[in-house]
Amino acid sequence: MIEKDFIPKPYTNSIENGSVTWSSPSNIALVKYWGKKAHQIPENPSISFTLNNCKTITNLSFTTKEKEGKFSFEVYLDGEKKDDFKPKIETFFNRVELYVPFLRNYHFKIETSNTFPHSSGIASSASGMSALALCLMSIEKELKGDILEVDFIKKASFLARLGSGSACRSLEGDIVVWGSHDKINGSSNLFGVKYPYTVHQNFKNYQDTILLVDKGEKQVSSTVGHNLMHGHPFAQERFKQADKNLSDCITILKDGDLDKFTALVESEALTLHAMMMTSMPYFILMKPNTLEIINKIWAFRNKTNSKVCFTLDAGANVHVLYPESESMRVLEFIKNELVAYCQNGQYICDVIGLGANKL
Ligand code: 2P0
Repeated sequence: MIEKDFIPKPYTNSIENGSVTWSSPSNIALVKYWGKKAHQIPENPSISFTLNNCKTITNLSFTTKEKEGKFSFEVYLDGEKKDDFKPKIETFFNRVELYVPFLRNYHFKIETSNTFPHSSGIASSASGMSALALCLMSIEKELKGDILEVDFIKKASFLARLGSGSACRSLEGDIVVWGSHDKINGSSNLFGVKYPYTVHQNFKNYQDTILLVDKGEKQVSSTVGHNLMHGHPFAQERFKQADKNLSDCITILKDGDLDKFTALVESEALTLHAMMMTSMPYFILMKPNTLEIINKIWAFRNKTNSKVCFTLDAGANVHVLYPESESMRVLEFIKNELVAYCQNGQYICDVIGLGANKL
């Protein structure tokens, strides 16, 4: 498919006003997206676990405008007007207007809330942009009369990507690939696809406990970080490595090899941060406690043969990943040895999930 295929034919129905609500989760990448071309096209493919508990719930209500023209909207977080969310949504609406031309016919009210604490450093752009994209698709579905489920999800993911790259991986579960890769059937740079191959039982209900190390605003946004991959001395090797790591994931996911999974996932996390540290200008998003936690996890693994491992997002928080069979002892370990490094002792227990829901 190409971009043009997402431009709809003239709508057959007309609707005065209405309201739709979607709940959409966050996701955590195993092979990371870091670096993009124009129009939110990733430099390398990525793969992620969809989360279950860290979600955004968005209600989008719309009323016909007296005069068609430019789109207009207002946005609320937990019932409070949030004008500082407007620029990102404005950019998103500008990018998607061609594909959802009804945008200019309505005034929108976006009411959103997250299940995770605000400013927890958990990326709300993936859950937030995917929830909003799904709401837009529900409106388009009404205007068209109907749309096939598969086309609905594909276009919602396509739109979500234009809001925030990683958001296109949040619609479905439990594992999603975004970015074209010659070994993954159906994979595309334009939208995320459900991972199409066999996944070993070991990964069923895989656990992700997110340790909140630093809840402050990041010094460097992901968008800026992605852009620093242009002209980065190691960029081309990194993109090749991600491609190979995704190939390796296919075997690891099939065999359920948790040692190889650990090596791949931890290397990806540290490589992501190495790219940040070797950008120009360079920057560091990890905090001292991020490293304390990583060292504790390594020591625990050496001592106990546990399969617990970590990954990182573009921030200081640590995602602790482990099989469901180890839940009790890893949680015990987290409480005894890791919580001390979390800001206000905060952490969030999550698990691999199945994707977004219409409410
Ligand atoms: C990922 N991250 O694969 C990578 C790893 C963070 C670390 O995608 O500019 O919010 O909106 O496309 O998707 C975060 O970047 O950036 C991200 P934009 P996005 O999850």
